[in-house]
Amino acid sequence: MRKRLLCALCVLLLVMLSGCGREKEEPADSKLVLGFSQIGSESAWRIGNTKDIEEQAGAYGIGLMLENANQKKENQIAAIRRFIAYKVDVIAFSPVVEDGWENVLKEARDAGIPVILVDRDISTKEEGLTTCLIGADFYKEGVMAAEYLIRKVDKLGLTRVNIVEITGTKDSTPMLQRQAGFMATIAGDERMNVLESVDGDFLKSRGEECMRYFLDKYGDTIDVVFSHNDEMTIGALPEIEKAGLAPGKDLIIISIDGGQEAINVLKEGKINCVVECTPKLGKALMETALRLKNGEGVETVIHPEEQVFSDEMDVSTIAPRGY
Ligand code: GZL
Repeated sequence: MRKRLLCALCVLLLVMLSGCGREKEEPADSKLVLGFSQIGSESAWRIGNTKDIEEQAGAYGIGLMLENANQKKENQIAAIRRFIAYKVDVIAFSPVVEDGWENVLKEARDAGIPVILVDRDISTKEEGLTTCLIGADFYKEGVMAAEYLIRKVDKLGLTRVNIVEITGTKDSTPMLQRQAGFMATIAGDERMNVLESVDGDFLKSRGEECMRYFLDKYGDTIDVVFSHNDEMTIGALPEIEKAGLAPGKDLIIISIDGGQEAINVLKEGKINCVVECTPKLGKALMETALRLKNGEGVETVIHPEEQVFSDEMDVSTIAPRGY
């Protein structure tokens, strides 16, 4: 008898536990719960992106479960699995790199939870594992950076420029696309000579190390620094000055993101061009999540409008950036 009672209690416990997390049959007007896996806090851009998503979730009355992965893909995968277990309505994430997401995204699909890509993309063989990509057109950012350089070289009447590139996180969408857009645009222009590209991982400290490496190796033969984000650019500048060179004058400095710190340095004349990459993706994310919850169609790609700030304009007119 005692044995049967014990077994019955175990079964009851298992049934109760299997229903852990939210009940999917919630009232139709219940608050949308969005699980968001954020890459980390590696840059002013990333911090601004997180802040905007939190603010917009509040503005739209959406329950946000935001987890910071500290740059680790395995932490993002674990977070997505927690969101699935909790039965959130929608999952969103900014993939630190493009590959390795198939399995966890199939688990989300099997759980009937739609997934939105924010900021960066993934490279999956199987279609339909995500619903929408909300983020910049990184290839176009690379093109805009190169188009500025071509105009600058034309204006200075230079016949040859030696370029060094400090890239973002290896195999991330912004790194791959910014480099592709930049290189494709300068290809065929005999004046453009790319000396070397080095991975700066979007980090200020790595930008400093990369610039020190370039200066030790190439010295004052460097004419152009193309850096994939402001953090690495800001890290590189003091190394240029320690070498007795004036950034923005002896070297053409091109950066991407458009955060306040870089714009301030642009205004000081130490950076020549900053291509905007807005982190303010929260509004589009919340509107897309609500449409998915309501069973409405969504666009497959949403690119924000972006501009170029440079020494070709009256930089004193640039409004505060908010990140
Ligand atoms: C771009 C974003 C990049 C930024 C970096 O959308 O993925 O990651 O350019 C950030 O500052 O680290």
